[in-house]
Amino acid sequence: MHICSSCVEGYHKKHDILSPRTMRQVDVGEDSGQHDSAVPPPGNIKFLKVGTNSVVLTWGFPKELKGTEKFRVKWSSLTEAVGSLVIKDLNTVEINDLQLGERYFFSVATEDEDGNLSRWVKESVLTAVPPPRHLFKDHSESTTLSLTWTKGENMEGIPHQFLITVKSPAKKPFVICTKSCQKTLSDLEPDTEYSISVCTLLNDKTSDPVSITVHTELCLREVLSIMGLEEHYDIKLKICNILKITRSDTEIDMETAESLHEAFLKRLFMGNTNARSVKYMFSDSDVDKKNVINPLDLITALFLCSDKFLQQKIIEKMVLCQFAVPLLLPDSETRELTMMLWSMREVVRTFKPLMQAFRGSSTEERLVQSEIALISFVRLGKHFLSKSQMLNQVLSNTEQYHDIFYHSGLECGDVPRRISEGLVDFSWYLPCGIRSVDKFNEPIAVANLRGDIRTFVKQFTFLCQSSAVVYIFCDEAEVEYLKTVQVKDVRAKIILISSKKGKSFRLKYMTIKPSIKTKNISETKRTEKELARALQESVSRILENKTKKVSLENLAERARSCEILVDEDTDECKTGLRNSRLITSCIDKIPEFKEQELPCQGIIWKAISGVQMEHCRLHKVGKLKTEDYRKSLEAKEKEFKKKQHRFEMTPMISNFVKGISASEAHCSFFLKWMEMTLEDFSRQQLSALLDQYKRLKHESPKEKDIIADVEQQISICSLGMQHFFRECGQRYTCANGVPEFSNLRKRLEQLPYYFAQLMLDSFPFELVDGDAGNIPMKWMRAVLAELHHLIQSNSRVKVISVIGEENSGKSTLLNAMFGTRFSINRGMCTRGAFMQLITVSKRVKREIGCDCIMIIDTEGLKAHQMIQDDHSHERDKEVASLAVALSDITVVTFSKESSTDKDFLRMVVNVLARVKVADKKTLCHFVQVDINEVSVSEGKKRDKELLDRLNVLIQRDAEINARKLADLVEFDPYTWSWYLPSAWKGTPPMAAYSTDYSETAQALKSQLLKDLKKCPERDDLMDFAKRIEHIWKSL
Ligand SMILES: Nc1nc2c(ncn2[C@@H]2O[C@H](COP(=O)(O)OP(=O)(O)OP(=O)(O)O)[C@@H](O)[C@H]2O)c(=O)[nH]1
Ligand SMILES: [Mg+2]
Repeated sequence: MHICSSCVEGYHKKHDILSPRTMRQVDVGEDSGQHDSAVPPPGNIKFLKVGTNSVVLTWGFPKELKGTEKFRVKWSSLTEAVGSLVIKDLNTVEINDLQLGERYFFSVATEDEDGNLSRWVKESVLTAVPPPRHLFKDHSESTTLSLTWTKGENMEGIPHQFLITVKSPAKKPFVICTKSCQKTLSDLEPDTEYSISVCTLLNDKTSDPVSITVHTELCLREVLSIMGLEEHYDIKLKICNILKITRSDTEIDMETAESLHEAFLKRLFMGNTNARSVKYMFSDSDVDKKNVINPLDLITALFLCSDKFLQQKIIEKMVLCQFAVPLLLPDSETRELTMMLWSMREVVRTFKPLMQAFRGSSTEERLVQSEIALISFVRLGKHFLSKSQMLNQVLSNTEQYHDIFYHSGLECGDVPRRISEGLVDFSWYLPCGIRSVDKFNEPIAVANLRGDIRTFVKQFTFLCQSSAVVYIFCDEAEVEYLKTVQVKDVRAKIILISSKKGKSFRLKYMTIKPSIKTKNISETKRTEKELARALQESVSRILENKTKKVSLENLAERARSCEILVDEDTDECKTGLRNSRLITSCIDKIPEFKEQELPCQGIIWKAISGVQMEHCRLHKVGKLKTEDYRKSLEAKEKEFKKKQHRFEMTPMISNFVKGISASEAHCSFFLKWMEMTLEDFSRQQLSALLDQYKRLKHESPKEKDIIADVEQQISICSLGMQHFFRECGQRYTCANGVPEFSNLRKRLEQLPYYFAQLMLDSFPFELVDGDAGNIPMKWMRAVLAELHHLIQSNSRVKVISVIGEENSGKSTLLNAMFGTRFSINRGMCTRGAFMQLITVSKRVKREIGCDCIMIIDTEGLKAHQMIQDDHSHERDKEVASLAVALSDITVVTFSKESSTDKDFLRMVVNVLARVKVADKKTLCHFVQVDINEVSVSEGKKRDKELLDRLNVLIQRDAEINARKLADLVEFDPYTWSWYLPSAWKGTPPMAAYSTDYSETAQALKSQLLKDLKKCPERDDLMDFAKRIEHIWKSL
């Protein structure tokens, strides 16, 4: 038992205290007073415990003493005597109320019954210094490391310092002394384990150390090099690099770390929702483990290594798959943070907030421009549950769960993140207007910070300033840390998701200024499911309360004020926008604009086309002599061409030519801005007509006149890039009317070069003009010839085309298989035909026997369209026949209903029979779309029925000189028939691309590439151009 000095002060009765008194005079350890050598002294003093403001001391009982044992204890500091006491029969005492880090002198003497004192036994001790608290790695990179901590207990107001000891396996330890509570260590070794301890230094005395171990990162370039991306940090990846057919398209390979990014992008471009699960199949060796990549690192790396157009494409595809996309992208080399505004610009979605759904309308918007409430989720301190997984539960609608935000439970999700800490992931929740499906009735934008807010204050500040509400996941024990986070100008509501060691959760409303205050707003939730429900209710309540809404476009300014870069702030992007506005700002009414500014392609080009087509087809020759009729047509054509030549260059088309002849980067931004602005115009000006068209086709398909009329209106009112491209083509065709050696002539003659460049940059080229139903031959030849030169005459080409029922997902399928950019039907059908060049890697060239592949997308076949007196009703068949005749492989798509529709099948048979090119038959694949799950036996039965039907139709058609399908086309009995599931799973807009769809498309693509190997070698692009001309004329 020991006795305490505070009890002494308080006259505590239970201890044997005889005389408490406080010494007033200084006794610096000297004997003050007489001692009697007959009285035995106590044994040596020992300190049982030394605290910051207390010590426990003990001493030995004197052996010779008889009777009561009484001891006098006194103690003093260096400057003053502090206290004394007398105790009986005890030899241990706790002395309190001492100063921390001070030296104290203790003396003990025995006192006999007569009051005689023995010799004083003395010992001194330093009271302990409190160690620092909350030592925390603020930030670590490859060669630097920031630490913060707070002062030790009761150290406020006491001048002191800290000693930091840094140890690593390869180098000698070193010590740093500092007064501040934070320190950035630099010049460290990358990828090294550092053990760091910090102790308080006071009056030459150090406290116990507090320690952490930190593993410095590999530097960004090293991480990129593991992924085979290092060179692309400087020379960015482009869309055409990804579309190139490589070995991975023709062989199934084990993924290596270096091929990871390619595997990811290839799958993503096919809309495969398993894309993020690509992983490097590692062995157990340590070296290989280092190469295992967290998918978030892979995504961050890809964005850092892609050009701005590939970034847009990646985001577009990620959104299709319902993956979150980067909003704020960290670059751990430059330490910059970039807001991905440009990259998100392409995302356009249709959704139905509840009120609109009641009215039967919907909203189609470019989402960066939509005013939507932003809700952010961040974390303070350690993980106690997967925030991202929780968000996925909250945001997935009732129909289907999506792993929107990548989380630790997914493949490689638990691999430490090296370059994606500080990433702000972003997604939209968009309602479909069906109550039983929607989780929320209003759209929401959701941001999710990866990493601790203490480390990523810039990101946290931005989110607090922009969001309607910020939810902070945090353990109750760590709420105090919020005081250390310095955030200016918080505008968002803050709601704490406070947890008790991850076992129970509570939502608390929180105010930060002037001091942290919290108020419970939910009951305690015991499970993650309960918490998800509480969060969902909380978000719904926020949406009900007319909360603050923002558009990403407007947030750019806030980002800049938070020292965050914005990806649009480059010269090329701004110039591109400025140049595109020179044109788009002049568009008011589209029909008038087209008539005035794009005159060469209007009525006059249609008239020329009519005459040219008639010249080949001779439909109206009647009783006239063919030669005479042809001559009269030629004269007419000459007349029309003269008229066309008279149109002067308009300012708009001059500006357009200027735009595309700028440097590559300026041109690309110019075109993209143009394309997006024109799409926005069309959306505003055409939506009513398109709705009417859709309604008519659905509700009154027999009203063919009215439908044709609306279709005509749509054609007149639409304005897209193809109209500007066409005008360039027509201008080029008329160039010989412009004085030779003039600047204008020179510029016009360069146009094919720019368009060939565009084709190399993966732009589709309009082969058959859908409005005029004709091919501008001179233009097409010139562009293909330029393209041939650009690829140094290595242009042996094989052709794959798709034909089939209108609106059967032809363009969607090609885009999924080859990453092409054919426009998807948003109400109005593809008209005419487009082609896109896909390049082939060196190795695959040898395998498949060509240097490039031309993919042709065609206008859909309309089995039941009315016969108009002009030639347009024939166009779909002509275009399809052209495609078939040009192709090595043709994919025919149709729906389940059409597979039994004789009119449709007859059309297909006619198209296939129409052109036979020098005994070369196209290889055909028949794809039935929108069919979920067909058993093998059922599939075989259906295949046979379809084949029988086609064969019967061929036999019955007197005009077809064949008896069976195999006489018209090649087809492999084992691979000719495909059943393509629906592209979407769930209800849009929250539906994701179906994995079954993309995997079937992948299988079809592999088959097509295999088939290409078997097709005989073809000639080059120059020959291809000739074939186009020949076939078109002979149709
Ligand atoms: N539900 C569903 N919709 C699809 C599928 N494939 C495509 N779509 C949608 O159907 C519409 C038409 O798709 P497109 O790829 O443009 O069809 P298309 O055959 O090229 O159309 P046209 O060229 O105009 O004849 C688009 O809105 C697509 O998003 C599918 O498998 N299931
Ligand atoms: Mg199409």
